Amino acid sequence: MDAADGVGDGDWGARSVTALRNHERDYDALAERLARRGQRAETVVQAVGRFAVAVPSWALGTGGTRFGRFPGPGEPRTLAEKLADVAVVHRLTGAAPRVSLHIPWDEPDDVPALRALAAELGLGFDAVNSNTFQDQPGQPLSYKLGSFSHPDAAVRRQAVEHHRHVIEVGQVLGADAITVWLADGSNYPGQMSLRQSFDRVLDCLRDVYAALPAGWRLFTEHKPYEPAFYATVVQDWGSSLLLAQALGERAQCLVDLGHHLPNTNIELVVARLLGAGKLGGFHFNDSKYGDDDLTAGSIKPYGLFLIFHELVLAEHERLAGFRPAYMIDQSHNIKDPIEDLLQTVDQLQLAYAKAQLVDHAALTEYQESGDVLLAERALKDAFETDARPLVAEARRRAGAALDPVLAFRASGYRARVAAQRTAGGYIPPQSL
Ligand code: LRH
Ligand code: MN
Repeated sequence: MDAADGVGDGDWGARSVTALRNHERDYDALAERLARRGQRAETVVQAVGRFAVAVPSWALGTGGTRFGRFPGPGEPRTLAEKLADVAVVHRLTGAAPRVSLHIPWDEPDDVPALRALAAELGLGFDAVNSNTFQDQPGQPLSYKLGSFSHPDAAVRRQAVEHHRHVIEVGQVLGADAITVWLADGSNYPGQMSLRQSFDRVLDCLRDVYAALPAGWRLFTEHKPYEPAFYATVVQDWGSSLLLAQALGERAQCLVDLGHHLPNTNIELVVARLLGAGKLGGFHFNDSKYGDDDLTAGSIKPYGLFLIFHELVLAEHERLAGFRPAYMIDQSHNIKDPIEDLLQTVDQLQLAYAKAQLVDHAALTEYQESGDVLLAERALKDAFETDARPLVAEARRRAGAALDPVLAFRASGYRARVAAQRTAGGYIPPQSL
C-alpha cells in the first residue's frame, strides 16, 4: 500500500471502497441539510482542514497509575520510535503535525538529529515541557519541598537553570514556547507560606521569562492538587493569570482540562482568559473525578464542545493575539496508545467542526433579546448535528483516513512494530 494514499485501497480491503461511497452519500446528505439551514459544509471542512494539535512525547507508551501499569505490545523504546508512532497519528488524521517534548523524560541525545528525523517524518515541535517535579539521578539538590517556591535559594536557582536548559533544547528543535507546570505546594497547613511561595515562583519565572528567545512564549499551567494535597502554589486559573500578567505579554496561561475541580465551568475559565488576552494553549483530555487524563470527549463531550465554541467565537471575531497552542496531555492505561490518540484527535476535530456549525448571528440575537431557550438551542442544534462526515471529508482531502482507528487496525502496524520492537532491533520509520 502506498503511504501517500489515505483512503480505501488494498490494505483496508473492499470495505474501504464501500466506506468511501458511504462517506460521499453521508457528506452530500449533510451538506444538503446544512444548506437548508443556510450553512456551507465546505466552510466547515476547510476550517477542520486547518485544525492541528500536538501529541505529547510521553503518551506513546502505556502510562499506568500508582496501582499498576499494563504495558501493551510494540511500545516505543526510543525517541525515534515515538516519533515514528506520532507520524502514524498524523498520517491517519492529517491533524497531528507536531510533538510536545518533555525534558528530561524525552531529552534527545542528538538534538539536531532528532529535528532532522522529525522533519523527515513531516513533524515539527510544539511547546517543550520542563520537569521540576522529580529528582533526576545525580541532581545536586532535591525538589521534595518544591522548586521555584523552595525555601532554599540554591534549589530555586537549580530549577531556573533547568528551565534555561529546556529552552535551549527547544530552540534547537524549532519549538517556540515552554510550558511550566510546577508540582510545588504543601500537604499540611503551616508547611509553606502561602504568599511567599507564590512570590518566589514569580521571581523565578521572571528569570525564565528573561531567558525566552525572540518570538517565544511561556505558558503557566495551573492544577488544583496532586502531588500536593493541601495547597498547590499555582492552584487555579486566577493564580496562573496573576503570574502571566505580572511577567509580560509573552506569558500566557495553559488550560489542562483535567486540572479543574469537579463541576468547574471550564469554558468560562477559557472565556475569561480569552478576554484577558492570556489564553496561551491547552492540554486536552477528559476526566470524571480528578486529573484522570482520559480520552478527550470521552466523559464530557458537551463540555468539550462548549470550550471549542468559545475558541471558534474568538477565531471568528479575529480576537487580538488569539494564537492558542493546541496540545494533548493524556495517559493511556488500558487502550492502545496510538488508537487512543487517533480517537482523541478525531474527537477534537469533531468538537471543532460542531462549534463551527453554531449560527453566531442567531445566537447573538437570542442573547440580546433575552430568548433563553432559543439561545440554548442555537448551541444544542450545532452540538446535536452529526458532523462526522465533515471531519471525514477534511481528512480525506488531507490524504488521511476516513476512520483513523479502523485504518490503523487494518494496517497491521501494531503487530508489525510489536514483532520488531520486541526483537530488540531499531526499526526505521515505516509506512503503514
Ligand atoms: C501535570 C501535567 C503537566 C505535565 C504532566 C505530564 O499533571 O498535566 O502538564 O508536565 O502532566
Ligand atoms: Mn498537562
